[in-house]
Amino acid sequence: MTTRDFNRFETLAVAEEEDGVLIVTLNRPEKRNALNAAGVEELVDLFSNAHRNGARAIVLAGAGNHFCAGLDLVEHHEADRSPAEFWQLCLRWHEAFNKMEYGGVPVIAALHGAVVGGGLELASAAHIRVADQTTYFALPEGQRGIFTGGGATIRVADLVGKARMIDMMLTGRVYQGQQAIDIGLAQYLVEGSSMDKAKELARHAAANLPLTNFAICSAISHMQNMSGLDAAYAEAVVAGVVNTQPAARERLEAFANKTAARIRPNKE
Ligand code: 1HE
Repeated sequence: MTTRDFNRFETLAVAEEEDGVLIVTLNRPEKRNALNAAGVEELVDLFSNAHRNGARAIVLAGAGNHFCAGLDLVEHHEADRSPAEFWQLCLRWHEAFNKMEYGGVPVIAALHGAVVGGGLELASAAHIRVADQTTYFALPEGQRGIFTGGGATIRVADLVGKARMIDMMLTGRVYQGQQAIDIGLAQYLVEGSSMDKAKELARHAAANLPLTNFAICSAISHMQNMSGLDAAYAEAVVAGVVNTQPAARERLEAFANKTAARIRPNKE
């Protein structure tokens, strides 16, 4: 589906800001935004169509007091799925999260409250994660008698390393605050609202050229899957296309004629 009619979603609330930034909110706060099968399909739909629908950046958030409680455990329990059914379901989670990570549109996760299990798998597919003082991260799968199925073994292990991920799963360890930042679970920790900060970052990203953002938000992830030799070759090809795009000429001209802003250190 390519329509921009966002009313088709039942588990997501989608609002479009003037600058092409979409605010996508997981919208089952009464279930702590646990991901049911229908919700995963809506994420596939949204992220499959975001680039072609002209989204310049996406802020992903959760309604209520928590970002996302992970897999809908009650649906899973009641559905009494067969191994083959859960295999297929996990592939839909991967489809949704791969579309996020490789889809070419910057996704900034505005995190608060619980970011746990599949909720952390979802957050880890975003390009930028912003935590606030309420945000906490965990992988409770071990305690629930299950295993990750939405890409944590790839993305969470990438963020925090294999040993920390195994510890989180074996012991139920919870990370929050500066410690979560220090181990790589999020890039920003704010005193105020993670939504405000995520919107600010999304507006910055949306000001870049779309083709440049497309490369940043797809090529880097693809290159991580390649050998160093192939990644370098692919980088050259991507740079060949991006660095010669007609729309970049204006920005290069502005640098050359000294009207473009210079890069300076942050003010204290
Ligand atoms: C849910 C879920 C859920 C809440 N599936 N319904 N994830 C977890 O192991 C986390 C499970 N959830 C929790 O630990 C807590 O609910 C929270 C810390 C997230 C929030 O606590 P709280 O006190 O605000 O809410 P609550 O009272 O526990 O739950 C409120 C309602 O949300 C309640 O429903 P109600 O109908 O009785 O009101 C809960 O049942 C419902 N709810 N979390 C279904 N997860 C691809 S594999 C991925 C594997 C995983 O993600 S495993 C990790 C699962």
